[in-house]
Amino acid sequence: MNKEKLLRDIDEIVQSQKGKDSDGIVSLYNEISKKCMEYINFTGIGNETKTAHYLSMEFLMGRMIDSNLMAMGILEDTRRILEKHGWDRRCFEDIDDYALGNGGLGRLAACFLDSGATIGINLHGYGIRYKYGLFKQVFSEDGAQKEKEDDWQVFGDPWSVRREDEKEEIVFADASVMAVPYDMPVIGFGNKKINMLRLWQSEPSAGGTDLGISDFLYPDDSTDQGKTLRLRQQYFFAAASIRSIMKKYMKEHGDDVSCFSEFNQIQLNDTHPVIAITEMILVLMKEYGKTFDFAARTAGRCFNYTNHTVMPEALEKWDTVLLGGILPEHLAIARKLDRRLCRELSRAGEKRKARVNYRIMERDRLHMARLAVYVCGHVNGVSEIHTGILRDSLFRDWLKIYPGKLLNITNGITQRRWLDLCNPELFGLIASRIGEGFVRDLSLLKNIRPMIDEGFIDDFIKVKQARKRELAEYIAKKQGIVIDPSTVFDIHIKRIHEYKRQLLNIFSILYLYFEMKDGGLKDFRPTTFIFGGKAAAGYKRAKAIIKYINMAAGLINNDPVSNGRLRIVFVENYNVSYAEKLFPAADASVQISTAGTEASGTGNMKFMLNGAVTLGTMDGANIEIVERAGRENNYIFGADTDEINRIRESYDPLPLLLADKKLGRVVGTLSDGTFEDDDGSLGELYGALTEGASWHRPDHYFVLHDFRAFIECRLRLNMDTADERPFARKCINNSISAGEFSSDRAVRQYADKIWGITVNE
Ligand code: 26V
Repeated sequence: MNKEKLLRDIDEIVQSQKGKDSDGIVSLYNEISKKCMEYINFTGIGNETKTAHYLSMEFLMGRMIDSNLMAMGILEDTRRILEKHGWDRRCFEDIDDYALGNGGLGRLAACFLDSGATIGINLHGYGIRYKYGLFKQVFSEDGAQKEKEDDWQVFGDPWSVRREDEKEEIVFADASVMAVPYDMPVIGFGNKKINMLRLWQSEPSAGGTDLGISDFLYPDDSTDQGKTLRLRQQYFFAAASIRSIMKKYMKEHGDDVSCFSEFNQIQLNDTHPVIAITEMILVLMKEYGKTFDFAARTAGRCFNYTNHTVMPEALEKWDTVLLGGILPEHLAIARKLDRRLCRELSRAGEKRKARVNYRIMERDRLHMARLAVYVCGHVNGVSEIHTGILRDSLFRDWLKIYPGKLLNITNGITQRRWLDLCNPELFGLIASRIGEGFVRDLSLLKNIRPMIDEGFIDDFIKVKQARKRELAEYIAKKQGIVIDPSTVFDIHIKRIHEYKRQLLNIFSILYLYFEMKDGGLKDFRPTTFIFGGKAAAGYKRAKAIIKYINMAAGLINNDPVSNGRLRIVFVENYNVSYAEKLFPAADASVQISTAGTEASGTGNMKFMLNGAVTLGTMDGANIEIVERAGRENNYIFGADTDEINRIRESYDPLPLLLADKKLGRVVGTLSDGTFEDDDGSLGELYGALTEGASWHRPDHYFVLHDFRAFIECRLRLNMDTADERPFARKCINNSISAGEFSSDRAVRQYADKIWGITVNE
């Protein structure tokens, strides 16, 4: 089938679709997608050349139809066909996202797959085909988050192929299930390269029971039952993936496994799939009769581990009772690795006492990150500062004995989705000066620098205005909230977490509000503050923060004093598709995590590419963003990691609260009855800031410490927006300096520095 034929077929499909209601759209979506699948002829993949396998519990793919049509080079044609037959060219906006992930880690995996196919290497993803993806967020009357299940399959799944003949049996000590692969093509942009995303679905094995392993993304793991289910999920997809990768190798190369790592590299996305290591060792020993040492060495040559967080509560450790109950052989292998490690440490001269910092078996728990660092050939962090923290603290001891293991690969984003698809006008404006080459090579962006003239600035301002109008219309349609596109759009979108400091943001807005009530801030430029993000269903404080922001919005939006000058919107159900509307519409990108806590961030890069200034701290990739785009074009404030480390031990926010009356007034709204607090959740937040809790000191994330610096910086930004063209220049400078933040660059570095795969283009 050629492209012309495909387009004729699509034309026919659209023409014959009679019903133009939402059922009609869903059926069009399925028919067109299936036709594309025929065209792609997606029969599966082999292992003739070196291949990287990306194991991840999460793939946050978003909506696939537009990006696939774009990669195939028929997006515009298809939209024209739709219009010709009386459909809206954007009618597929009614189709749900593939939301099989939580946030940055899952979206990064999706960007990497896109880049792998586009730069033309064999890079395949392996994960879980959750029946229900990330919950849908709705706000109740009082502004609290409620979760609704995400039944994404009601729209159909036309991009997946179920491969019955490649299913695997997964055996636990107490039960067994079948893992059935659903393969999705990953289509390279304009190069005919097709890779694969393989998602495993659990089904009862003959005569067995259904454990519901692939039912939900991240089940609540606060109970033992939840923890067991999560461990089962990890083992389920890790083991199925390892087995299928090994089988493909054998089919191509026979059962001499000594060359396995020359053809296969496995990237572990955080510690979630680390159990794949012990699985491979066991398979090699039990099914190929290899010795433990041979098996461990083989694993060492093909596994690599990426760390995505330094938050202690996210570092996985499995209780040996729980682990031994369902995977006793894995526990035994982990113990063997631990003993082998201890022998190596003693040979390297490490004293017995120092060895506790390395132990894979930490008394009664298996420490997954240590297992990964010990076995893997390479370990990487995801931004310069994050890798530095791994080197200097988290993995410091390890690097004494394995100095070469750690490297940095700063995250990136795919410009296909995050510019071309979501902001075609800005893409076109840039392309009008330097051509379209940057769609495959973002580093070409820098060539535009000498061509930024007054005309370009005019056009940039127009494009930004248009994006803001579109977002305003969308929010009005979705939530019935009216916002004014002529105001400054200041956007804070990401998962809700204490360390990301949405509280700092809302405190500062309340401060502005009180100033206005007191008759101040006469020159303040009207601003719309936009929040978006989900809180984990069991994360009480994050949910309290959402409710608080929504209540503050109610107060401020309805007060004539601030009306027209301050407006707050918390967009409901922030997801990939919503993000595609928000990033292009921003003037300011809010990235205000406590220094040293955000591993990288990738939303910061999406804002940058779309021409927003960063209002942020020296944390994660913000540092590299500002380094490239110029500090003078961004708004950086607050304590850096050195300062945080210096003050941490002696930090006490109480004197600050007492000395700074205005700060006291703002923070006081959590407990003084300004807002109703029937469940006590706001009071709990107040306590966390002022008294701490059993597990942390007061104001653990230095919100109060950075408050004044943030206000000052935010006001400076606000002032600067008064000079429209100089401010636009700053925005443009950010956009055109984003060349290095492409996931194409990141994946090339993985290929080159970790996988040993040559990229020939
Ligand atoms: C760990 C666990 C463990 C137990 C159950 C639930 C759960 C959920 C998440 C995690 C770790 C998540 C780590 C993560 O998402 N890191 C983010 O990775 C992004 C891509 O590298 C990076 O840009 C963000 O800064 C970082 O927070």
